[in-house]
Amino acid sequence: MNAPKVFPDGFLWGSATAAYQVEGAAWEDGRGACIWDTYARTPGMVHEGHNGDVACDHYHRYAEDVALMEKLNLGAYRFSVSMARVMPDGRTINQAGLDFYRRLTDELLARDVVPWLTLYHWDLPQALEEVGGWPSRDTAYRFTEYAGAVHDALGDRIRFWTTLNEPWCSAFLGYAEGRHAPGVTDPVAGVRAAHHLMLAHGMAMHELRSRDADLSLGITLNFADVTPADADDPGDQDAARRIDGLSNRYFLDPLFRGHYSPDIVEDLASVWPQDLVVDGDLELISTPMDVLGVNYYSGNTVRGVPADEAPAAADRARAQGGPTPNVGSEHVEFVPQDVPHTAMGWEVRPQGLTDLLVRLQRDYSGPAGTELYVTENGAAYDDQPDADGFVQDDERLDYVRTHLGAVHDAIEAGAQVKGYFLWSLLDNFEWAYGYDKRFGIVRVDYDTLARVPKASARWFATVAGSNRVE
Ligand code: PNW
Repeated sequence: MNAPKVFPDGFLWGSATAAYQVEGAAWEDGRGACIWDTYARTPGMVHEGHNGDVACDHYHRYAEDVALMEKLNLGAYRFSVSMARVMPDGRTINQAGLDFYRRLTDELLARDVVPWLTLYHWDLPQALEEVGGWPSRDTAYRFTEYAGAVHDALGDRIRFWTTLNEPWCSAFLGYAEGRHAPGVTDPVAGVRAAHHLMLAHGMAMHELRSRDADLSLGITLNFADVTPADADDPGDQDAARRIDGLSNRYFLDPLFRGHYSPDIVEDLASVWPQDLVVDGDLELISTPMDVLGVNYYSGNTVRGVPADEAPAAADRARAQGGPTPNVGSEHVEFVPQDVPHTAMGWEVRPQGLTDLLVRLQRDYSGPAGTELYVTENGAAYDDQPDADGFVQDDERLDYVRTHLGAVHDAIEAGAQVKGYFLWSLLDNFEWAYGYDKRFGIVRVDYDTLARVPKASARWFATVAGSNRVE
């Protein structure tokens, strides 16, 4: 048997959710429509027309859910605030919306669960989309006002604040590929959205920092671990550079170094608006951060399709569903590897998480003194409940065990990783997949809304309680 992996004292063990995915109560207490309400009602966009109207009904069952967290020894809960509850029209504050997050936070504090707040997990008020959404610079100003309103309500009781969850997804899945809300398929809109999301982050950082120097502030990014199909092939090396650039450095460089990398700007030359970046933007975006949230699920192997094969590759891309989030890199092909996959079709690559954390420490967060937290990691599998709703989810348990091993390896190699949030506490609304894909360590029966912890939850409770992985 392998020696137990003991984590550093004070390591934060938690689970994560997001407002639209779990809350339900979509039309209560003055909440306004958000872009996911609209997108989910657009025929053909979400699996079987599912939407977040009820979801896990966490809005009403939050006390039961927090009690469950305590039972599972979870020391922290990462949740997001719905901007459409707090500013239903994108401008006017709705006190009833803020009150919900106050009740939730107080319940967490009463049970010794550290609240970790995300200001934006993809649910832009529809009213703001209608006046331009993230491709419009104004949205960053509205977001900053919203950040201030949430701070007014919760600033005295929450220490950890992250601005955005995965701006790559908001910008490129939402506005370039259209696989997420608002379903726009315009590469220029994707590039504009990405910059304004970063600007919103920077302005909100500045706003929160000037109110309270003691908050722990940062952002959560999703990362791809990218490998060239043939490490010696210059075309494949260039493909890996491009995808790493678009997925990772696009956000890391402005945040930590105050500039966009010239190679990325060059790759995007045909879609990069000349007036996009205004003087002072990059100073705001590079406001020093205390924490960097790292979301990691999978890795990719890529190949650069040679020019003479390119038309065929373009046909294949169209056959696979048209527009791509990888703006300016349409000739890059993702090469499936012969490794285990989750129910999402994502390759299981724990080593990628070690490599990523070590790289972030070495190249970015280390010099800036920013602490790393894994803010999402987990897996969807095809769960088979028994008559009592219990799921013996050995594959998910194994996924989490091997990825925690990878986090431990990174810590031993010097990465300052201070916590791990498992995605997700509950089965929930998995965006375009609706309720078809289950990421929870707790099963949700969508008929009764009953919660039943899976085998992975029992196991994770032992890990969180003992600070070690056996
Ligand atoms: C993340 N991709 O989403 C989100 O933060 C969660 O809300 C989500 O439930 C979780 O991961 C599982 O999907 C992603 O296609 C969705 O590259 C799609 C992608 C990446 C992240």
